[in-house]
This record gives sequence, structure tokens and C-alpha cells, in this order.
Amino acid sequence: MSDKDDGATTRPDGIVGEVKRKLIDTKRKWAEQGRGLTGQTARPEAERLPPGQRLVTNFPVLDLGIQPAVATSDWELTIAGAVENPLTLRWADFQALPQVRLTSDIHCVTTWSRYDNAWDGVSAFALLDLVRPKPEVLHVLLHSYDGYTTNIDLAGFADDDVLLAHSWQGEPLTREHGGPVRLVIPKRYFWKSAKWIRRIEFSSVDAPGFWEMRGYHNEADPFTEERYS
Ligand SMILES: Nc1nc2c(c(=O)[nH]1)N[C@H]1C(S)=C(S)[C@@H](COP(=O)(O)O)O[C@H]1N2
Ligand SMILES: [Mo]
Repeated sequence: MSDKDDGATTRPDGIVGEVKRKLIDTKRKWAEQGRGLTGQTARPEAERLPPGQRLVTNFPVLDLGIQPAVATSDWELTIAGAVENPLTLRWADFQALPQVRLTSDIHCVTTWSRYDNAWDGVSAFALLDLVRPKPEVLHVLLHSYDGYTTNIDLAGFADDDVLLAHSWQGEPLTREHGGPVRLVIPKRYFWKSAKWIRRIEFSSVDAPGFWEMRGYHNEADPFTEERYS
């Protein structure tokens, strides 16, 4: 925009016209200089919190009201369905798998989010290497000791921040938060992160889980607010 196009310079209104012209000049210079651009490709801090979410620092507990007590000595995790190497892991088997620490944010559909949760456990990648899903697999169905179920597409499960966690913030996962082992899928609303996980089934067909059958979204991406179906 040239100064001639700017109505502020032609109006005989003294100081107001002066101030506005200076403001416009300044903003035009910012645009020329690219002021405020960070050049960063990472998600800026302002966009870390998905729409409609509020940040909390506590760790709320949400479940169906049944919190199964599963001792590590009784714990078993079965991985089955369309895989080359179906197996059942006991506690020592699980502990012997490669361990990772992955830190991520939690976004619960009830609108709380919690940043920087450090989870220890076995990555989805390590698990996939072990069982080797067959080519037709597109979906992963999760079953828990409390009878809860949820589902996720294979691409959502096979992500670098997904893990089967036995610890949170360096401490064994408490029973109320899904211990001995829960799934963590940071890029989806937290209902996809099955607590007290008992069985993982790889499948060519999808099957809605507990909340997906009750009006909740099948994919559940917090950043596009996939809350309800
Ligand atoms: N087995 C099981 N997993 C579950 C649930 C449940 O009821 N049973 N609730 C889900 C929901 S709705 C949420 S928000 C999170 C809550 O996890 P938290 O209690 O550790 O915060 O667990 C998810 N995983
Ligand atoms: Mo939830």
C-alpha cells in the first residue's frame, strides 16, 4: 500500500492522522522484515494446547469405575489376530523387551490436558517387530482387564510416541492409572489409551470399542476436535 492510498495521510485531522500513518508505516516495515516469524518448524507453544482444552497439573482418574487389581505375577498380555508370531507375554518377558522412555502430552476428551508425562515401557515399534502383523492388517483392537475395549488404526498405533507403559514419571504405574501396564497413544484423545491392557488384536476389519459405540469419534484427533461421531 502506498501512502497516497492511505486515507490517514489525506485527512486534515492533525495528530490522529499522524499517529495512524506512523502505525501503518511501522506495520508495513514489520511485514517487509518478517517480524515475529521464528522460522521454526516445530508446533509453536501457543498451538500445543488443542482447541477446547484447558491445562491441568494434577493427574485425574477416569474409568468405568472398575479398577481391576492385577498382580504382576498374574499379569498376562496376549497379542493375537493376523500376526506372524502371536504370543502371550508374562511379566518377566515384558521386562526383558527393549525399554524406552517417551515424554508426551495427554489430552482427555473431558477437556483437560497434562503436559510432559514421562512414560517408561515397550514401544509400539518393538512390539510390531516382535509379532509382525500380516499385510492385510489395518486396525488394532484393544481389550482390558476391566472389560473395556477401544480401537485404533494401524497407522495410529505404529507411531514413534506410542508405547505400552509400566511407569509414569519414573514410578510404577498405579492401579488407578492402569497398572501394571497401559497403552499410551499421545496423538489421540486419552480414551484410546487403554488402561490394564490384557489383549491386543491385529485385524483387517475395524471394531468400535466401548466409547466409539457410544457416540465418540473413531479417530479421536484432539487437534481437529474429533470428539464425537
Ligand atoms: N481399561 C480402561 N482403560 C481406559 C478407560 C477405562 O475405563 N478402562 N478409560 C479411558 C478414558 S475415558 C480416559 S480419559 C483415560 C483416563 O486415564 P487416567 O485415569 O490414567 O487419567 O483412560 C482410558 N482408558
Ligand atoms: Mo476420557
